[in-house]
Amino acid sequence: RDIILIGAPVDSGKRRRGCLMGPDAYRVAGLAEALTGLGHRVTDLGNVVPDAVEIAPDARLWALGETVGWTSSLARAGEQAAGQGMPIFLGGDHALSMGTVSGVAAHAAREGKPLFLLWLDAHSDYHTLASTESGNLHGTSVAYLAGREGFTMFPPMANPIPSKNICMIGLRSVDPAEREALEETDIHLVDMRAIDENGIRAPLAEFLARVDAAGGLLHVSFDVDFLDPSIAPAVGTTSPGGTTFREAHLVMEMLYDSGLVTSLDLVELNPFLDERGKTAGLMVDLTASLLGRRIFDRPTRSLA
Ligand code: DIR
Ligand code: MN
Ligand code: MN
Ligand code: MN
Repeated sequence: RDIILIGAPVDSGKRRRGCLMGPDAYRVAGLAEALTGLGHRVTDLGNVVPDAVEIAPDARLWALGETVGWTSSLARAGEQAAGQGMPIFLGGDHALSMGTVSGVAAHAAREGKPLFLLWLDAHSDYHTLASTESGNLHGTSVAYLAGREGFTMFPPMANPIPSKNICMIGLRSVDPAEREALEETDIHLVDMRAIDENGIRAPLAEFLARVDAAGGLLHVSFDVDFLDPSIAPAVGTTSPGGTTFREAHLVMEMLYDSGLVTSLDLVELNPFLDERGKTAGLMVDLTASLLGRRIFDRPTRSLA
């Protein structure tokens, strides 16, 4: 496949800094080389910069103007790249998805295909600007993309994603206002308890079957905190009880097997908190699995 790497060093979606180093951490950890090694053609377009916008600061909302600027520049970059290949957006915190996914949604609309969104995250990121308690806009991305009201300073979400086309897997930190709003929607919610009781395979398979039946495009937004912090410590908002390596790996191989993924965000990596590149390396390995690396491709002593 033609894979387009786009750096999105967004660090405005929350107070703790460091995600701006994410794109370079993925480069250093060998993402392009891993994907090239699988037979893909990989182009790295370098990093996007935010548009300059004139928006009055809001005491409740952290770095509002900067995040709006990122949303418009990444939407352009996303729409353009989606027309040329499979974009992988190297984050950057999760506020970047407001831009990348709205750009991909514009592309899907132009192609006349429905867009589906798989949100792999401990958090639901379903706050509106009115309901956010933290003021951290990385917690509002899905609400914006689903077309919830009140994002008045943002570029209008021209192609909102229908809630039945959204699936969240890995949930274990959902604020009361988010929960109340989510219960009114058709968003498919898979929390850690559901994964513990029934496994991660069935709900993902069901969602992928719906994407396939609809002839849809599929955007995957992969938050590092989907993973358990014991294997992925380099994230500002760690939440215990996350997915294991095996669960995440299965998700990636199922996504590859489906042949449905048309774009991907890698978000919330904070290399400043990493242990000698452990988390960046894991994210590269999982991305390689999403793009065709098989577990048996790796040299294993037991088979030697
Ligand atoms: C948290 C979001 N619910 C908030 N935290 C996130 O600040 O509104 N962390 N998204 O990754
Ligand atoms: Mn998130
Ligand atoms: Mn999260
Ligand atoms: Mn693999």
